[in-house]
Amino acid sequence: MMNLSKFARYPLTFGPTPIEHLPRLSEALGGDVEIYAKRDDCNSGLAFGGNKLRKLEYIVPDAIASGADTLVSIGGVQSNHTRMVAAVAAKIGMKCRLVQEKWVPHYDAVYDRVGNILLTRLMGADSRLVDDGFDIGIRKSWEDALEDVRSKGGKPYAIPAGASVHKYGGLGYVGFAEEVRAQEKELGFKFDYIVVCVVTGSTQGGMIVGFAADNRADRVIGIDASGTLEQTRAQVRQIVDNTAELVELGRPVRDDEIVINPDYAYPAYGVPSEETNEAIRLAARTEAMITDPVYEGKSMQGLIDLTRKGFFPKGSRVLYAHLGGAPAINGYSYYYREG
Ligand code: 5PA
Repeated sequence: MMNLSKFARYPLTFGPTPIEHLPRLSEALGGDVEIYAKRDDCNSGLAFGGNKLRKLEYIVPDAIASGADTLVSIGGVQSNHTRMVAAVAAKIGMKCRLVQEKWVPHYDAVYDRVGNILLTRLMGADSRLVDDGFDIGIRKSWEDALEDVRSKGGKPYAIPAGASVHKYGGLGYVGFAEEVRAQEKELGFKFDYIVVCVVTGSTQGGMIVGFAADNRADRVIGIDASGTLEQTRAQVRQIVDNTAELVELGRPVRDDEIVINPDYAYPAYGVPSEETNEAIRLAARTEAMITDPVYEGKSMQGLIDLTRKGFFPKGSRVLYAHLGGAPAINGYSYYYREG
Protein backbone atom coordinates (compact mmCIF):
# COMPACT_ATOMS: atom_id res chain seq x y z
CA MET A 1 0.00 0.00 0.00
CA MET A 2 2.95 2.29 0.53
CA ASN A 3 6.62 1.83 -0.17
CA LEU A 4 9.18 3.80 1.79
CA SER A 5 11.82 1.08 2.15
CA LYS A 6 12.89 1.33 -1.51
CA PHE A 7 14.58 4.67 -0.74
CA ALA A 8 18.15 4.80 0.54
CA ARG A 9 18.40 6.15 4.08
CA TYR A 10 21.60 7.41 5.72
CA PRO A 11 21.20 7.07 9.49
CA LEU A 12 21.63 10.36 11.36
CA THR A 13 19.26 9.66 14.26
CA PHE A 14 19.23 7.29 17.23
CA GLY A 15 16.22 5.39 15.85
CA PRO A 16 12.52 5.64 16.72
CA THR A 17 11.83 8.60 19.02
CA PRO A 18 10.09 8.11 22.36
CA ILE A 19 6.44 8.95 22.92
CA GLU A 20 6.06 10.58 26.31
CA HIS A 21 2.83 11.00 28.27
CA LEU A 22 2.40 14.55 29.63
CA PRO A 23 0.12 14.07 32.64
CA ARG A 24 0.74 17.43 34.32
CA LEU A 25 0.12 19.40 31.15
CA SER A 26 -3.02 17.32 30.46
CA GLU A 27 -4.24 18.06 33.99
CA ALA A 28 -3.44 21.78 33.71
CA LEU A 29 -5.64 21.91 30.62
CA GLY A 30 -8.63 20.42 32.39
CA GLY A 31 -7.91 16.69 32.24
CA ASP A 32 -10.51 15.86 29.55
CA VAL A 33 -7.84 15.18 26.92
CA GLU A 34 -4.68 13.10 27.33
CA ILE A 35 -1.65 14.79 25.83
CA TYR A 36 1.46 12.97 24.65
CA ALA A 37 4.58 14.21 22.90
CA LYS A 38 6.66 12.45 20.28
CA ARG A 39 10.14 13.66 21.08
CA ASP A 40 11.76 14.31 17.71
CA ASP A 41 13.63 17.06 19.56
CA CYS A 42 15.66 14.26 21.19
CA ASN A 43 16.23 12.24 18.03
CA SER A 44 20.00 12.49 17.64
CA GLY A 45 23.35 13.30 19.12
CA LEU A 46 24.13 15.61 16.20
CA ALA A 47 24.06 19.19 17.50
CA PHE A 48 20.78 18.80 19.45
CA GLY A 49 18.87 17.13 16.59
CA GLY A 50 15.35 17.91 15.44
CA ASN A 51 12.96 17.39 12.54
CA LYS A 52 15.44 18.24 9.78
CA LEU A 53 17.48 15.12 10.47
CA ARG A 54 14.56 12.85 9.61
CA LYS A 55 14.31 14.63 6.27
CA LEU A 56 18.06 14.72 5.66
CA GLU A 57 18.38 10.97 6.21
CA TYR A 58 16.69 10.52 2.83
CA ILE A 59 18.60 13.36 1.15
CA VAL A 60 22.18 12.53 2.17
CA PRO A 61 22.45 9.39 -0.03
CA ASP A 62 21.56 11.53 -3.05
CA ALA A 63 24.10 14.19 -1.99
CA ILE A 64 26.85 11.59 -1.65
CA ALA A 65 25.94 9.92 -4.96
CA SER A 66 26.09 13.30 -6.74
CA GLY A 67 29.80 13.59 -5.98
CA ALA A 68 29.28 16.93 -4.24
CA ASP A 69 31.78 18.31 -1.74
CA THR A 70 29.69 21.17 -0.30
CA LEU A 71 26.14 21.25 1.12
CA VAL A 72 24.47 24.59 0.37
CA SER A 73 21.35 25.75 2.16
CA ILE A 74 19.37 28.70 3.48
CA GLY A 75 17.39 29.91 6.48
CA GLY A 76 16.94 32.77 8.90
CA VAL A 77 19.63 33.98 11.32
CA GLN A 78 18.37 31.54 13.99
CA SER A 79 17.49 28.74 11.56
CA ASN A 80 17.40 25.23 13.02
CA HIS A 81 17.56 23.83 9.54
CA THR A 82 20.90 25.44 8.68
CA ARG A 83 22.27 24.18 12.04
CA MET A 84 21.27 20.68 11.00
CA VAL A 85 22.78 20.99 7.52
CA ALA A 86 26.02 22.20 9.12
CA ALA A 87 25.93 19.20 11.47
CA VAL A 88 25.36 16.73 8.67
CA ALA A 89 28.14 18.24 6.56
CA ALA A 90 30.54 17.88 9.50
CA LYS A 91 29.40 14.33 10.14
CA ILE A 92 29.77 13.11 6.55
CA GLY A 93 32.92 15.13 5.87
CA MET A 94 31.62 17.74 3.44
CA LYS A 95 31.92 21.50 3.45
CA CYS A 96 28.90 23.65 4.17
CA ARG A 97 27.89 27.03 2.74
CA LEU A 98 24.88 28.76 4.29
CA VAL A 99 22.84 31.84 3.54
CA GLN A 100 21.22 33.27 6.67
CA GLU A 101 18.61 35.91 5.93
CA LYS A 102 16.97 38.53 8.14
CA TRP A 103 13.67 36.65 8.32
CA VAL A 104 12.74 37.94 11.73
CA PRO A 105 12.13 41.50 12.94
CA HIS A 106 13.72 40.77 16.30
CA TYR A 107 16.63 42.61 17.86
CA ASP A 108 18.04 40.91 20.96
CA ALA A 109 21.60 42.24 21.26
CA VAL A 110 23.21 38.84 20.70
CA TYR A 111 20.61 37.40 18.28
CA ASP A 112 23.28 36.69 15.64
CA ARG A 113 25.81 35.31 18.14
CA VAL A 114 24.04 32.67 20.24
CA GLY A 115 21.89 29.57 19.86
CA ASN A 116 21.65 28.03 16.39
CA ILE A 117 24.08 30.33 14.63
CA LEU A 118 26.71 29.86 17.31
CA LEU A 119 26.47 26.06 16.90
CA THR A 120 26.48 26.39 13.12
CA ARG A 121 29.70 28.40 13.12
CA LEU A 122 31.25 26.06 15.67
CA MET A 123 30.73 23.11 13.31
CA GLY A 124 32.76 24.90 10.65
CA ALA A 125 30.04 26.03 8.25
CA ASP A 126 30.67 29.09 6.11
CA SER A 127 27.63 31.05 7.23
CA ARG A 128 26.92 34.41 5.57
CA LEU A 129 24.35 36.87 6.82
CA VAL A 130 22.33 38.67 4.15
CA ASP A 131 19.63 41.34 4.42
CA ASP A 132 16.70 39.69 2.60
CA GLY A 133 13.39 39.21 4.46
CA PHE A 134 11.17 36.15 5.08
CA ASP A 135 10.15 33.90 2.19
CA ILE A 136 9.83 30.11 2.20
CA GLY A 137 10.41 29.81 -1.57
CA ILE A 138 13.54 29.48 -3.71
CA ARG A 139 15.71 32.53 -3.18
CA LYS A 140 18.19 34.42 -5.33
CA SER A 141 20.67 34.61 -2.45
CA TRP A 142 20.67 30.80 -2.38
CA GLU A 143 21.21 30.54 -6.15
CA ASP A 144 24.07 33.02 -5.76
CA ALA A 145 25.65 30.86 -3.05
CA LEU A 146 25.49 27.81 -5.34
CA GLU A 147 27.14 29.81 -8.11
CA ASP A 148 29.78 31.10 -5.72
CA VAL A 149 30.74 27.56 -4.67
CA ARG A 150 30.94 26.50 -8.35
CA SER A 151 33.03 29.51 -9.35
CA LYS A 152 35.59 28.54 -6.70
CA GLY A 153 35.88 25.03 -8.09
CA GLY A 154 33.61 23.35 -5.54
CA LYS A 155 30.76 20.95 -6.23
CA PRO A 156 27.63 22.14 -4.44
CA TYR A 157 24.62 20.07 -3.43
CA ALA A 158 21.52 22.22 -3.06
CA ILE A 159 19.20 21.81 -0.10
CA PRO A 160 16.26 24.25 -0.09
CA ALA A 161 14.80 26.02 2.98
CA GLY A 162 13.70 23.47 5.54
CA ALA A 163 14.77 20.69 3.12
CA SER A 164 11.16 20.96 1.95
CA VAL A 165 10.86 21.36 -1.81
CA HIS A 166 13.67 18.87 -2.36
CA LYS A 167 12.32 15.83 -4.27
CA TYR A 168 12.89 13.59 -1.22
CA GLY A 169 12.02 16.23 1.42
CA GLY A 170 8.73 14.59 2.43
CA LEU A 171 9.97 11.03 2.91
CA GLY A 172 11.31 11.41 6.45
CA TYR A 173 7.91 12.27 7.89
CA VAL A 174 6.20 9.45 6.02
CA GLY A 175 8.56 7.40 8.18
CA PHE A 176 7.30 9.25 11.27
CA ALA A 177 3.76 8.02 10.56
CA GLU A 178 4.97 4.44 10.13
CA GLU A 179 6.85 4.73 13.42
CA VAL A 180 3.75 6.04 15.22
CA ARG A 181 1.67 3.15 13.88
CA ALA A 182 4.22 0.64 15.22
CA GLN A 183 4.31 2.41 18.61
CA GLU A 184 0.51 2.48 18.78
CA LYS A 185 0.48 -1.30 18.50
CA GLU A 186 2.72 -1.53 21.55
CA LEU A 187 0.79 1.11 23.47
CA GLY A 188 -2.52 -0.64 22.70
CA PHE A 189 -4.31 2.52 21.53
CA LYS A 190 -4.35 4.97 18.64
CA PHE A 191 -3.93 8.71 18.75
CA ASP A 192 -6.99 10.71 17.74
CA TYR A 193 -5.05 13.79 16.66
CA ILE A 194 -1.51 14.83 15.88
CA VAL A 195 -0.52 18.49 16.35
CA VAL A 196 2.43 19.77 14.34
CA CYS A 197 4.03 23.11 13.55
CA VAL A 198 4.18 24.01 9.83
CA VAL A 199 6.32 26.55 7.95
CA THR A 200 8.11 25.21 4.86
CA GLY A 201 5.78 22.22 4.75
CA SER A 202 7.61 18.90 4.39
CA THR A 203 7.16 17.86 8.02
CA GLN A 204 3.38 18.06 7.90
CA GLY A 205 3.34 17.14 4.20
CA GLY A 206 5.18 13.90 4.89
CA MET A 207 2.92 13.12 7.86
CA ILE A 208 -0.19 13.71 5.75
CA VAL A 209 0.95 11.15 3.19
CA GLY A 210 2.02 8.74 5.93
CA PHE A 211 -1.28 8.97 7.80
CA ALA A 212 -3.32 8.95 4.58
CA ALA A 213 -2.31 5.30 4.35
CA ASP A 214 -4.71 4.54 7.21
CA ASN A 215 -7.13 7.34 6.32
CA ARG A 216 -6.42 9.78 9.12
CA ALA A 217 -4.46 12.50 7.34
CA ASP A 218 -7.16 14.98 8.39
CA ARG A 219 -6.28 14.26 12.04
CA VAL A 220 -2.88 15.89 11.49
CA ILE A 221 -3.54 19.45 12.66
CA GLY A 222 -0.92 21.79 11.25
CA ILE A 223 -0.34 24.94 13.27
CA ASP A 224 1.02 27.60 10.95
CA ALA A 225 3.98 29.59 12.24
CA SER A 226 4.87 31.23 8.92
CA GLY A 227 2.19 33.91 8.87
CA THR A 228 2.00 33.37 5.11
CA LEU A 229 -0.77 30.76 5.09
CA GLU A 230 -1.53 30.61 1.37
CA GLN A 231 2.09 30.10 0.37
CA THR A 232 2.65 27.48 3.07
CA ARG A 233 -0.56 25.65 2.15
CA ALA A 234 0.38 25.62 -1.54
CA GLN A 235 3.83 24.28 -0.66
CA VAL A 236 2.34 21.52 1.55
CA ARG A 237 -0.03 20.60 -1.30
CA GLN A 238 2.89 20.30 -3.73
CA ILE A 239 4.98 18.23 -1.29
CA VAL A 240 2.03 15.93 -0.54
CA ASP A 241 1.44 15.26 -4.24
CA ASN A 242 5.10 14.61 -4.98
CA THR A 243 5.62 12.43 -1.91
CA ALA A 244 2.40 10.44 -2.41
CA GLU A 245 3.60 9.55 -5.89
CA LEU A 246 7.10 8.62 -4.69
CA VAL A 247 5.86 6.20 -2.03
CA GLU A 248 3.02 4.92 -4.23
CA LEU A 249 0.22 5.87 -1.90
CA GLY A 250 -2.12 4.73 -4.64
CA ARG A 251 -4.66 7.54 -4.40
CA PRO A 252 -4.70 11.32 -4.56
CA VAL A 253 -4.84 13.20 -1.24
CA ARG A 254 -7.93 15.42 -1.06
CA ASP A 255 -7.74 19.10 -0.12
CA ASP A 256 -9.83 18.50 3.01
CA GLU A 257 -7.14 16.09 4.23
CA ILE A 258 -4.72 19.03 4.51
CA VAL A 259 -5.58 20.85 7.72
CA ILE A 260 -3.67 24.02 8.61
CA ASN A 261 -4.78 26.38 11.36
CA PRO A 262 -3.50 29.97 10.86
CA ASP A 263 -4.67 31.36 14.24
CA TYR A 264 -1.39 31.29 16.18
CA ALA A 265 1.19 32.74 13.78
CA TYR A 266 0.63 36.34 14.94
CA PRO A 267 2.21 38.85 15.32
CA ALA A 268 4.79 37.62 12.74
CA TYR A 269 7.05 34.74 11.80
CA GLY A 270 9.75 34.44 14.43
CA VAL A 271 8.07 36.79 16.91
CA PRO A 272 6.22 35.25 19.87
CA SER A 273 2.93 36.71 21.12
CA GLU A 274 2.27 37.00 24.85
CA GLU A 275 0.14 33.85 24.47
CA THR A 276 3.05 32.02 22.80
CA ASN A 277 5.25 32.92 25.75
CA GLU A 278 2.58 31.72 28.21
CA ALA A 279 2.45 28.40 26.33
CA ILE A 280 6.24 28.08 26.48
CA ARG A 281 6.15 28.73 30.24
CA LEU A 282 3.33 26.24 30.85
CA ALA A 283 5.08 23.37 29.01
CA ALA A 284 8.31 24.20 30.85
CA ARG A 285 6.67 24.41 34.29
CA THR A 286 4.46 21.32 34.02
CA GLU A 287 6.70 18.94 32.06
CA ALA A 288 10.15 20.54 31.80
CA MET A 289 9.58 20.38 28.06
CA ILE A 290 11.34 23.26 26.36
CA THR A 291 9.74 24.86 23.31
CA ASP A 292 10.98 27.83 21.30
CA PRO A 293 9.39 31.18 20.39
CA VAL A 294 9.53 30.62 16.60
CA TYR A 295 8.01 27.18 16.02
CA GLU A 296 7.17 24.79 18.82
CA GLY A 297 5.98 27.54 21.15
CA LYS A 298 3.37 28.44 18.54
CA SER A 299 2.22 24.86 18.02
CA MET A 300 2.17 24.46 21.82
CA GLN A 301 0.02 27.59 22.00
CA GLY A 302 -2.30 26.03 19.39
CA LEU A 303 -2.46 22.73 21.29
CA ILE A 304 -3.29 24.55 24.54
CA ASP A 305 -5.89 26.87 23.03
CA LEU A 306 -7.62 24.14 20.99
CA THR A 307 -7.76 21.91 24.07
CA ARG A 308 -9.23 24.69 26.22
CA LYS A 309 -11.76 25.53 23.50
CA GLY A 310 -12.98 21.90 23.41
CA PHE A 311 -11.81 21.28 19.84
CA PHE A 312 -10.67 17.78 20.84
CA PRO A 313 -13.62 15.68 22.08
CA LYS A 314 -13.47 14.50 25.73
CA GLY A 315 -11.31 11.40 26.06
CA SER A 316 -9.18 12.18 22.99
CA ARG A 317 -5.53 11.27 22.94
CA VAL A 318 -3.51 14.00 21.27
CA LEU A 319 0.06 13.55 20.08
CA TYR A 320 2.13 16.74 20.02
CA ALA A 321 5.02 16.37 17.56
CA HIS A 322 7.97 18.08 19.24
CA LEU A 323 10.23 18.96 16.32
CA GLY A 324 13.17 20.54 18.17
CA GLY A 325 14.30 24.13 17.93
CA ALA A 326 15.10 24.90 21.58
CA PRO A 327 18.54 26.48 20.87
CA ALA A 328 16.86 29.56 19.35
CA ILE A 329 15.44 30.54 22.75
CA ASN A 330 18.88 31.95 23.61
CA GLY A 331 18.28 34.68 21.05
CA TYR A 332 15.12 35.77 22.89
CA SER A 333 16.44 36.16 26.42
CA TYR A 334 14.76 39.51 27.06
CA TYR A 335 11.27 37.97 26.99
CA TYR A 336 12.20 35.47 29.67
CA ARG A 337 14.37 37.62 31.90
CA GLU A 338 11.92 37.00 34.75
CA GLY A 339 10.97 33.49 33.68
C1 5PA B 1 10.76 24.07 11.76
C2 5PA B 1 11.28 24.61 10.46
P1 5PA B 1 8.61 22.66 8.27
O1 5PA B 1 9.51 23.74 7.79
O2 5PA B 1 8.94 21.30 7.78
O3 5PA B 1 7.17 23.01 8.02
O4 5PA B 1 8.79 22.57 9.84
C3 5PA B 1 8.50 23.68 10.67
C4 5PA B 1 9.40 23.68 11.85
N1 5PA B 1 9.69 23.18 14.16
C5 5PA B 1 8.92 23.24 13.07
C6 5PA B 1 10.99 23.51 14.13
C7 5PA B 1 11.79 23.40 15.38
C8 5PA B 1 11.57 23.97 12.92
O5 5PA B 1 12.87 24.29 12.90
N2 5PA B 1 12.46 25.39 10.49
C9 5PA B 1 12.98 26.09 9.35
C10 5PA B 1 14.42 26.54 9.73
O6 5PA B 1 15.06 27.23 8.91
O7 5PA B 1 14.86 26.17 10.82
C11 5PA B 1 12.75 25.66 8.03
C12 5PA B 1 12.17 26.92 8.54
